[in-house]
Amino acid sequence: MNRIILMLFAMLIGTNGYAENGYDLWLRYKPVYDTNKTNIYRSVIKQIYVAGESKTIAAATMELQIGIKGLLSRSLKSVRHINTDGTLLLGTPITSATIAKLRLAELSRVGNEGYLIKSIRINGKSCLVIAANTDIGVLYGSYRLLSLIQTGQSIQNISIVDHPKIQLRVLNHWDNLNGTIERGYAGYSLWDWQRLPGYLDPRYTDYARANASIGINGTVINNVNASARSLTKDYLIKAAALAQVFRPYGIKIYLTARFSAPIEIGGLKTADPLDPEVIKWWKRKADEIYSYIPDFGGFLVKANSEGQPGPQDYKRSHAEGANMMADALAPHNGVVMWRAFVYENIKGEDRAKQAYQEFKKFDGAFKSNVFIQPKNGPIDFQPREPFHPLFGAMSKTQLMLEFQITQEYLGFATHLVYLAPLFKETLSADTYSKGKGSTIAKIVEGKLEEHQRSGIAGVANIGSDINWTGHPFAQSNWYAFGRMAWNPDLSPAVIADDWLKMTFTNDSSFVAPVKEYMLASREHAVNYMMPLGLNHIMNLGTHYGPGPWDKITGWNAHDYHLADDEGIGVDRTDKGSDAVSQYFPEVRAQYNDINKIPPELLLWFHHVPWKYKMASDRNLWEELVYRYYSGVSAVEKMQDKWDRLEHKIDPVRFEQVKQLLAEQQREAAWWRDGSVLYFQTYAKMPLPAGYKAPLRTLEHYKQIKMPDRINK
Ligand code: BDP
Repeated sequence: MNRIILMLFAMLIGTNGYAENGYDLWLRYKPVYDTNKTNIYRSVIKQIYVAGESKTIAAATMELQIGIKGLLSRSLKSVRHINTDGTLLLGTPITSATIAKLRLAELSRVGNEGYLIKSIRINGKSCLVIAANTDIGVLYGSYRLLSLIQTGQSIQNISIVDHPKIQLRVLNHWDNLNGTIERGYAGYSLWDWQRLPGYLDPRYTDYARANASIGINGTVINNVNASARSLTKDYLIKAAALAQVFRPYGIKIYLTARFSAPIEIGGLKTADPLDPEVIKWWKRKADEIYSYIPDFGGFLVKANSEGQPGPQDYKRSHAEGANMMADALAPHNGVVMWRAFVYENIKGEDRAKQAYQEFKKFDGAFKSNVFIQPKNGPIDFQPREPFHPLFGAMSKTQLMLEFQITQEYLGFATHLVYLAPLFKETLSADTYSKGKGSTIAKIVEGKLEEHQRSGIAGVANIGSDINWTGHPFAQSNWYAFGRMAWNPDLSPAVIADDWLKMTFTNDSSFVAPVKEYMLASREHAVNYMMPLGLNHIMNLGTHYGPGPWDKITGWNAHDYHLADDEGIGVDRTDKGSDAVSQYFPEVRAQYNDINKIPPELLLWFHHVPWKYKMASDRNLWEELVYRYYSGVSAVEKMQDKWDRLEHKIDPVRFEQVKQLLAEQQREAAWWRDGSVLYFQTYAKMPLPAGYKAPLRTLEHYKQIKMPDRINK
């Protein structure tokens, strides 16, 4: 009873005097609580002088007005000249004669999307200038300025020059036209196809604001398992309406293109990419799309993968398929993002090797507006994978890296798992393709090979839930993706720090312990799900909960761990499937050698005896048990920690996270107990001393079918 009353009360007012449901994400703009700081901020920003008429400039102005009103409890007076100290001046040298006169040398370094925030005296008055070469740069700079205040940083005497390191920073929504989302765990699709184009849900604008605030500049609005109907006139008009909402925020729309669309909606008999009618059809389709969406970004294509149609259906290659589409888009400056997620086409081959085998041979064969888009690892968004061997191996090809923000294999929207460390692990991995320092970040930035274009994609975790992502902390993964797409060098700690302050509070007694947990949370999840390089041992039907025992036909969990009486793990060394040969010598030598491989990837590359002595001095079986148990106990520690943080944030979100942590603990224990009992049937050793035996039998864990609700 008490709890219900508390919740109701909290929903009405919250501890800080307002209700918090997570809708505002990191753009809450709650008052700065430090009066000294408030006074300083107020002295630096008293009024705003905006030069420029565009919708983007209007969006920047609106955001600053809302932000300053919230943060400093002050309405920004709009002025047309600088008459006092404390003027915030916004614009580009083209829109503002005052900014042009400043001759800001830094602008030569910031490109089309970068900006400069600088304290400057103009006509003897101290001003804060947000300048850029384009209006979108001004918008990005405005969000940056607001974030400085949100996180309590100084804005006096500042000079910040920033620009994105990757050109295309794109969300991939796996949204279906019927409103469901493939692997979406936060409700249904945001896109209300039925009421588009007439009704523009205000949420579309808030979606665009959130994305622009972290620099995301593209969105693929439909599923990679595509419906050709998305390319029909009716749906293009709806997509055009979304594009119109997103445009002021610098966000381009992209669509997935079903390879067989010429047959399904074009009435042709074939989709052969070399057929003249097919070529014509795609050209006309591209022209039509651009007639509705003049700044359309291009196509994302999943071809000859998991049953999707593709050029191989006509004995044509990936290059022939991708280039045909690229030719159709080229006159309009559109791109093709051609996915490299393939694995069923070479029978009997190690799945981890297949994308490389299918794609490497086409290096150099793709048109200049084609990206090849591999996932971060060679199998499938697992809790931990080695980096995808195509990175470094296709130096003549623009590679777009694909991350999964939605937590398909990391606890859906139930588990608190902060993904920035996973993103960082991939981005900082060294391929050695051009010697030491050939990191994936440099390849994706296009710097290593000096490519014209660069791009990065993240499979979105956004849905219709009031807080957008289901779990309040899943917002941090959307946020982190954007920040790292803008600057892959940023550290997960800095990003978590900013996100926590903007999303919850600047109170360091909250931020410090929660940040520490966030940073370790991915490792904890790896430990209670798939430690030591194990992968793909989840329930095969739902992708939720443990299923190392699954042995149905096709690729099954057993193929991925190959446990037997002797040991566990897949031999991908030169004595096994030789997947190691797809890496450059320095990496290969490390992965191939059981004494050099990091324990985190051990069972990915090696079949290891149960009694193998690990560096920790435990044998493999003991190490496996240790990792499973430590993963669960870390969640339990977080529960305790969280309980002690009550009253530091609003009660609604506090309670949500508390409940979700309890679920996470239960499910982590389910993973641990099911997996340990199952692997024990092979290891045939007792649990090491000091570990509490699972409460139930293996049979019990095998029977659990979870969850009922899966949006597919
Ligand atoms: C797998 C998902 C599946 C996707 C596929 C993909 O389970 O739903 O369609 O990835 O990336 O992980 O195409």
